[in-house]
Amino acid sequence: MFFLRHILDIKPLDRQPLGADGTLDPRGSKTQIPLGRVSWHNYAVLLFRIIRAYKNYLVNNSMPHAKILIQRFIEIIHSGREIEAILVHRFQIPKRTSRRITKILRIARSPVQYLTRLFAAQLCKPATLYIPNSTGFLITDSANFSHAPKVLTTCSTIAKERVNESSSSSSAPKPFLRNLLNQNDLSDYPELLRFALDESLISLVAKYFGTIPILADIALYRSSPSLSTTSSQMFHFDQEDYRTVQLFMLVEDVYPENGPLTFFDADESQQIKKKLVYNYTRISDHEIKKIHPISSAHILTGERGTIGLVDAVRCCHMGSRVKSGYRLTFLLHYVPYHSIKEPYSNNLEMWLSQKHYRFMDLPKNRIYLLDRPSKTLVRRPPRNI
Ligand SMILES: O=C(O)CCC(=O)C(=O)O
Repeated sequence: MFFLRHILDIKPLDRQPLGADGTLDPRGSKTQIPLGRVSWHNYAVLLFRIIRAYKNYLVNNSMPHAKILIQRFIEIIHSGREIEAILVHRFQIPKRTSRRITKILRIARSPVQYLTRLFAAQLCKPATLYIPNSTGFLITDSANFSHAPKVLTTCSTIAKERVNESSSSSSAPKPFLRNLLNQNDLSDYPELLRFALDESLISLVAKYFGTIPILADIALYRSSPSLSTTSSQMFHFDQEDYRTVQLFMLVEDVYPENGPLTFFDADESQQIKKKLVYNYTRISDHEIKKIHPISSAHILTGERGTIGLVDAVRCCHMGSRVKSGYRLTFLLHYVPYHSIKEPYSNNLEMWLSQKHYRFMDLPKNRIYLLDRPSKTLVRRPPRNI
């Protein structure tokens, strides 16, 4: 048991990098992390640690809290975020390799889902709209999706109602970006989920992923002016998996001063990654400017109803640098079922826990979207590990 505890125990240690609040950051974005390729040295160190832990176990021969350890083990194998954090921080395995291992473990946990989704994606009707592989994004219009116009009206109504409600405190992670939706809206306004699960939209995402996705998040974001440029206001790559699709629908006209989403296409982003020594952190404008013209970035401005479908993992992006006014955006976020980091969303989590998840008369392949929600769709990692 000591051996097992040694492997599972990833409470902050002296030599472990800590996040700004003094705890280990499971998302890894702000922490120092081992980079580069895994070398024989890494494997040797890993082997040494396992042998040392086993030796300690033999010497101490203690059996502390077996139940807690087993619970913790089950927690860890259910969570890609935790597996990755352990591989990176406990075993010092380079981030890139840790991500690969985590992905394999996630698939190994539910291979039937993996194959079913793979085949189902082949059966999806060919979409008229598609996200090109080379660019990783598509700009289109709400007129192309049957439920989108109704969603626009609903979003305007909700925003009008809630704009004056007390906003999140200044200690919130992103005081400049507030989600106006709550979980009751998903029942009160079924068009929100009807749009999110629209067959043409799912086919489009499935063709891009090569697998039937899950809905990771649904939100109505209001971005407001802020003095600083922090967090997602800086250029970055999301890290849920190797691909993701975020749908941003402009609920009101967006101009450059309203903090539009700004992103490089996937090919350019790849060049940026190569030229920078990319270490999974946010990138300042200054760093980008040294290696790439910022002017080549795409800016999601436009009229109400403009839709941007952007792979935020492959496309380097930032947003919400509001200089004046505000920006109102409806967001849908899709990830592969076996994403490295399982997504979490307060709205979906609460809604799914209250409702039967086979909501509405969903055709067969769409049920996959909300399948097994509590385990994989929206699991939240513990605050302090
Ligand atoms: O505010 C935005 O438009 C960008 C948000 C973003 O990049 C993110 O949440 O990862």
